[in-house]
This record gives sequence, structure tokens and C-alpha cells, in this order.
Amino acid sequence: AAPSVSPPATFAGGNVRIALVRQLSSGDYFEQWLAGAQAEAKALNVRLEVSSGDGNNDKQALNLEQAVTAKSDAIIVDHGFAQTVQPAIKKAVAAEIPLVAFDVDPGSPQAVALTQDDHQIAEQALGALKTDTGGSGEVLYVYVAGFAPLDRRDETWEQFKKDNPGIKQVAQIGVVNSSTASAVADQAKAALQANPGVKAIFAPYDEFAKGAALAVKELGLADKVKIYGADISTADIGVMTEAGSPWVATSATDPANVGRVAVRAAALLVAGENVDRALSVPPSLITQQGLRDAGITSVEQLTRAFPGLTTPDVARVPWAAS
Ligand code: SR1
Repeated sequence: AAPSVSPPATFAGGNVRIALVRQLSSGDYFEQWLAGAQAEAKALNVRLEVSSGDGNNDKQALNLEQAVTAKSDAIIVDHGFAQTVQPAIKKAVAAEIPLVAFDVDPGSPQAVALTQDDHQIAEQALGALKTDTGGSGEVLYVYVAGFAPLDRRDETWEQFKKDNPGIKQVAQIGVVNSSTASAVADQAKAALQANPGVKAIFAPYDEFAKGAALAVKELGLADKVKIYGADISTADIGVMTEAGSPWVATSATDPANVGRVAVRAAALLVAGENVDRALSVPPSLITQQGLRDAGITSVEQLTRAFPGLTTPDVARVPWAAS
């Protein structure tokens, strides 16, 4: 639809600078998220200045300090550990630089905290696991503490185990680095060999799920062990739908849409508009069966089939076309 109001004058010359300060950048999720953020920046005529710590938290903190010193018009902090980013976030707030924190607790009430609904992500995936297992059996869990979204999904997993005493976590594995999927595949192979009774893997991050799928296939266990994950990409859809794939369900947002929301929220703050201090993007449950039945092979097709994956009303920009 055509925009209802004109853009504020600040946006006319293309000189609004939004710093995007990332902790991680490799992997399908983070690549799609960036593509969405860049597309929204282009649509809003703002310059998106992107840095990544590439998994090095000190480097991310330094990049954040630099964005504050450079007097960016707004800053988006994408992931990170609270203890490494909060000191610089405080400086941004003191310098009155609007700030959006995605998937990390900003620790400052002035900042906008953007999340996916991580409890719902875990609930949806675990709901599928419960249906398929009948609520009992040995489960392998993939988790790394310290990442806010994974910690929230872990809260749901802990509650799920209490509510379903027939579910037994027999091992926990996990690593987050620049080759997460292959590292998790190695760990999953060892854990599955040590625990031959496992019938499900809860792997709530797509790099975890891809690694787990590789391990299950290499061990020839795809008929016996099923994977319940999080996130989606075109490559993930390929893995989920290939013949004999053990990855049967994932709960996901569209990462590009979330990147767009982050940039919209930052632009609204630059314009002095009101933005809720807590923004949340809801996920959808995507099943292997559903993907196969609908013949979905890409995220573009998926977003057409699941219109709820696009959230134009979260941080809607009144001067932008929708
Ligand atoms: C290492 S944290 C990975 C998660 O961040 C985003 O929330 C994605 O959903 C991904 O699962």
C-alpha cells in the first residue's frame, strides 16, 4: 500500500547512519537476517554500517564502542553476551543514541529489546516431539549456554522435562563457532553411539539441527531417530525434505523479516517516533510433511504459504510503502 505520510526530512539525503554491530555472521540464519536488514535500509534510504565480531566478543564490544564514538544516528546490536555489550550500550544511551538490541539483554530500559518468541519456538518444536514420541523416550539435547535465545529455549526445555517425566535427556552436546554444523555432527555421532536408545534430538538452532541430521544419516539411524529444530532457510528446507531426512519439524520466523523489523525500529527511533521497548516476532511450526505436501522448496515459497512469517505491523514505519 502507498505510505500514509512523507518521510521525515532527516531521511531525504540518504545520510542517516545506522550501525549494525553483530556478534556472529556465518550460517544461514545470520546471512538471511543481514539480507533483510540491508533490504529494509535501502527501502528507507538509510546507510547501514555493518560490523561483526565473528564470534569474538571483545571484537564486538570494540565495534560497539566505535559506533558510539562515531555518533551513529542509531545502533542495532545483533546478539552478543550481556556482560560484553552492556557497558557500551550504557554509553550509547548516555550519548542519546537510539539503540535496538536483538537477541541480547541491553540492560538499559531506554533501549528497544527485539526478540523472536523463543519460548514459543521451543514449545512448538517440543509439541511436535511429544506428539511423535507419545511423551516418552530418550532424547539428545543440543544447547550452548550464554546465547539469550538459546537460554530462553532452554527454560522451556527444562519445564517440558518436568511436565513429561517419560522424556529422559541422556546427553547434552553443543558448540557455536564458524563451523557449528560439522562440529555438532561429530559430537552427535559420538553421543548417539554411546546412547543407542535415543529416539529424538532436540536441536533448537538450524546449525545444530543440520549437524544432528548429518550424524543421524551417517549412522544409518534415520528411521529411528527424529530431529526437532528451530529456524529455517532454503538450504534447511532442502535438508528437511530430502528422501529419508530425520529432521521432521522446525519452529521458525523468517530471519530476513526479523532483520527488516530491527532496521524499521531503529529508523523509527531516529525519527523520534514511539516504539515499544519490547518487540517480539512470533514463529510458525514447519513440518517435513507440510513442506513435502505443499511442494515448498524455498523460503520465498514458504512465506507465501505462511503469511504470518511476515510481520509488517511490528515496528511499522508510516512513511514506508508496505
Ligand atoms: C547462537 S544463537 C542462534 C539463534 O539466534 C537466533 O535467535 C536464531 O533463531 C538462532 O537459532
